[in-house]
Amino acid sequence: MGSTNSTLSKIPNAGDLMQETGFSPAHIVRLYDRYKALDKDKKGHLCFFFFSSNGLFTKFSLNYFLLSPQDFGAIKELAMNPISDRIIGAFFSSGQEVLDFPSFVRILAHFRPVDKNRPKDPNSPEHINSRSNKLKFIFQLYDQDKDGKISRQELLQVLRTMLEKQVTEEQLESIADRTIQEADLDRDDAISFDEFRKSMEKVNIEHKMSIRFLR
Ligand SMILES: [Ca+2]
Ligand SMILES: [Ca+2]
Repeated sequence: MGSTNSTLSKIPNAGDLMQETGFSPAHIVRLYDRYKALDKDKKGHLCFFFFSSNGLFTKFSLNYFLLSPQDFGAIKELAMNPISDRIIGAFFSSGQEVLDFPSFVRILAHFRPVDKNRPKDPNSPEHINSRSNKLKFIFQLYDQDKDGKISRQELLQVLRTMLEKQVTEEQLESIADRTIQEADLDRDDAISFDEFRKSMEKVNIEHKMSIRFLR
C-alpha cells in the first residue's frame, strides 16, 4: 500500500510506538484510521468490550469489540455488559479523560498475538503482549482499588456485570466463593497476582487474548 507511508508520517511518534508495541507500520496505520473514525465526534470516547461466557478465571473466553457508543447501545446483548469502562479505566490515570492514540495502541497491543518467530532476547524488556502482561491486564480489570489483590467483593462485581441476566445472586456468590477457594493459596480470602497467575497456568491465555488486527 503506497498510502501506508504517507499516513504513517502524520502519526506522531509512530516509530516509538511500533518499537514499544511490536505493531507493524500497516497495523499502526490501520489502528490510526480506526481511532480517527471512532473519534469523529471528538469526544475521545471509545467503547471496549470484555466478557466471559461462564465468568470463571480458569475457563474464560475473551471477546473483544471496538464500537462507537451508538453501536454499542444498539446491540442489545452486548449493552448489558458495561465492563468496557473497566478496560479503559485500567489504563487511565486519574484526571485523564481522553484516550489518546498512543494509549489506544498500548491497550490494543495487549491483544496482539504472540510472535512465535520473534527471538527471545533475555535482556530486552518484556513485550506488551507477553503472557505475563496479558495476565496483568486481566488482573487489573478485577482489582479495582489497585491494592494488588482481588477481593471477594471485586470478584463479585465483575461476575455480576458479566453474568447479571443469566444467573441468580446466590449462584453468583457461589461462583465467587468457589473461584476464591480454588485460587486462594495463602487463605487470606483474596487473590493475589501470583495466585491469579497460578490459577491461570493451564489456560492458553496467549490464544484467548489475541485479536487478528489485519484480515
Ligand atoms: Ca483489590
Ligand atoms: Ca490469597
